[in-house]
Amino acid sequence: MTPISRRNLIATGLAAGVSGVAAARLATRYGLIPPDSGGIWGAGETLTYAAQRILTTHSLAREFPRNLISKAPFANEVAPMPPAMKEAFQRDWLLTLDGMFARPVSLSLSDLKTLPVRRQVTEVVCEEGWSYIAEWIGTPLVEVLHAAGLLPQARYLVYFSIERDWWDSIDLADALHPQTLLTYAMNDGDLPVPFGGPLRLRVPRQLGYKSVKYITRITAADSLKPFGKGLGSASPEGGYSWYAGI
Ligand SMILES: Nc1nc2c(c(=O)[nH]1)N[C@H]1C(S)=C(S)[C@@H](COP(=O)(O)O)O[C@H]1N2
Ligand SMILES: [Mo]
Repeated sequence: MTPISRRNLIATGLAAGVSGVAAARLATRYGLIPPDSGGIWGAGETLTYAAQRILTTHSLAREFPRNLISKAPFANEVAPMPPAMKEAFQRDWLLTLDGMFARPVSLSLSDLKTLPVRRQVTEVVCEEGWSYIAEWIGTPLVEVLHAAGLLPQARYLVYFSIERDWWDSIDLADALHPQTLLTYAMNDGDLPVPFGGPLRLRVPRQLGYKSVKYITRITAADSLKPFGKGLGSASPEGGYSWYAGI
C-alpha cells in the first residue's frame, strides 16, 4: 500500500466517523430516534433508521411482473390458537382505528372494499433467509388514515393482531407510504388464513415480521413508550430491530 492510498483510507475512515456523529446529531434534531435506541445495539439502530429516513423516505419497494409470482409461496408457521381466538375468523372481521384520530371508527372488510384498491407484486422477506413473491391486493393504509382523520400530533401507528404477541408499529413515513397496504386478497383470491387472512398489514419496505397477520386494531400515537416495554413492537423485546428496512 502506498502512503498516499493509506492516507486516503484514513481520510475516508475519518469522514465516515464524522458523518456518523453528524448523523446522530441530525437524528436527534429531527426526531429520528427509533424506540429501541437504548442498549448495546442502540447507536447502530439509530444510525440505520436515521440514515434511511434522511435518504430514502419516499423510495419504493421493488415491484415485480406477475410472471415472477412464486408458484409455491411459503407461509410461516403460526402458533396454535386457542378456540376463543379461532372464533374471530367466524365473526365479521372488524378493524378498529383509535387513538389520535378525529373520527375513530371500526371498519368491516366490506367497508374497506369501498375504498380505493391497490394491487402490487412484492416480496416477503423473512429475517431467517427465505422469501417469496406474491401479488397483494388491498386498501392503502393512507386511505383509511384520511377517512378516520389522523391528527397532526400523531407520529406512529401501532397495530395489533388477534395474536397477543404479534403487534408492531411504524412511523409516518411508512404509514403514509403508497405501498403500505391493508391486504385482504392475494394472487387470485381472498387472502388465505396462513398468509394472514382475512386482514394483514403489508409493509413491503421492511422485513416480513413487520407485516403482521390478523390485524384488528390500529392506534395512532405520538409516542411508543406506553406500548409493551416501550420498544415499539414485540420484535425488539425478542432481540430484533424495530426498524427493519430492506
Ligand atoms: N400474526 C402474525 N403475523 C406474522 C407472523 C406470525 O407468526 N403471526 N410471522 C411474521 C414473520 S416472522 C414473517 S417472516 C412473515 C411471514 O409471512 P408468510 O407467512 O406470508 O410467509 O409474517 C410475519 N407476520
Ligand atoms: Mo420472519
